Amino acid sequence: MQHEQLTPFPGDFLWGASTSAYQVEGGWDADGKGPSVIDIHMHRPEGVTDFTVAADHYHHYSEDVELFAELGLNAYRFSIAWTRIVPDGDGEMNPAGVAHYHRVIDELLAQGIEPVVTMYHFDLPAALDAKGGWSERATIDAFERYAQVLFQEYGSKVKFWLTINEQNMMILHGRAIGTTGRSGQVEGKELYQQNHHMFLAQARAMVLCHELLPEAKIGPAPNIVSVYPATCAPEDIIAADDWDAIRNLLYVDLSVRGSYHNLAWAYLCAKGWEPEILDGDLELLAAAKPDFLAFNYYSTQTVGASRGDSSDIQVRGGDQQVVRGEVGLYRAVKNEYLPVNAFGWEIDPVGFRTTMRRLWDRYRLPLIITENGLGAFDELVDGRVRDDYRIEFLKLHLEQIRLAISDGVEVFGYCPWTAIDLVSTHQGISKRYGFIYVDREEDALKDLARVRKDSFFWYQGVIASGGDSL
Ligand code: BGP
Repeated sequence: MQHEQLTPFPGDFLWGASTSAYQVEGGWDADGKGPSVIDIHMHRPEGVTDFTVAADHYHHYSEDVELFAELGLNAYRFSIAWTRIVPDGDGEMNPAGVAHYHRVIDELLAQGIEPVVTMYHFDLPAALDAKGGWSERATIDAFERYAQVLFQEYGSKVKFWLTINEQNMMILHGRAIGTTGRSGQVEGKELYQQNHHMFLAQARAMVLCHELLPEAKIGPAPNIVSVYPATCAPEDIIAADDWDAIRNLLYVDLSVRGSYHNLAWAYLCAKGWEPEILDGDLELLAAAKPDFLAFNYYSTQTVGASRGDSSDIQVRGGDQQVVRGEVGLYRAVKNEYLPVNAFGWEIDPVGFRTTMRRLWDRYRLPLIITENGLGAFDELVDGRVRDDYRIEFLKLHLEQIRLAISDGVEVFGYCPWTAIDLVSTHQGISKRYGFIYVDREEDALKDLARVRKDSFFWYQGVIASGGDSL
């Protein structure tokens, strides 16, 4: 639909940007922090930076928050590292870690920036993983206890909470990003038991949040792609619906409606992977109600009916955005209408609008985009980063938010990935996303100086105009 007049962005729109603790902070063992699964997994490709120093935001947060204020952000989405708060996941609290995030949150609030806090972004405490991690129900208890600490400590300051970042990517691509089950080694039935346990942990956190903090708002943060059928052949539509259910709707339905999507459940049963559900589980899931739906959007995926052989598979392994294919389920298809970025991720701004429309139509929950961005090999030349390609990407996506708002979708915030350069999940620091450049390379730390990119000044203008300058 074309709109003659576009609805403006709401006056209280959250103009934000995102990071996650392990990718930006560094200080991996500073001030009593315990190791997470990220700190101990060893599958990084050679020459790709580790997370020990990252962008050293742990030590530079003050300077960084000042830059965020200069950028004009009125929201900053970041994660708290579980292992700074409870180093072994379920034992003693670490007062130094608790104090650190008080300082970060206080600085944000002093600058008029709303903290949007992710409770768990890929970095499960290694000590819990060693005891079975999400395969064990004890990890649900540990998460609830950690959640309680967060709500009690920061509840008077933080209004927006995100439970678990991209649970669907931890399940589907845990091996690539090294995030679940003994560093991504768990598969099949056990993996989907972990998935079930994470939903229970999330549900307990949502219930607890509403009990302790009646004013706060909490929601999940999955990675969502609209799935397109390769053609209008009915078999392709079935394949697209199946993959949409397994990749997306399984996660949102359980978070919002508290029930398993029938197609996803049928898939799990066919594989013999259905999780054990105990008495009380379904009641808990149904009782936990999110206040909004946060989601991360990078791309769409296109699939066709399975041919029943290895030609269904586009890539072995794959990652969060590259469609993989599964024999007997769906065939991965390259979308000829879409360009790709330097890492093979298809770029689809219009698909962003489709995704917002579909999510709103199905769930009727206010939406916030907690990630969206372009990974690129930026270059610092004479003190300047000319990232016009990123400006173009973000502009095209923001225009689609405005169209979705004009379509009647309720969208209350946009937090592109990332506020500042950080280390990618599995492709190093050379794959940059930030508005602010961090002067380091994979192996050379250099001086970690912060440099405003061209996109910084562009986004600053967009925010100052309330989106009108787009
Ligand atoms: C999402 C993750 C982020 C982030 C982003 C970009 O899946 O939530 O942590 O890193 O994707 O991905 P990558 O770092 O692989 O480029």
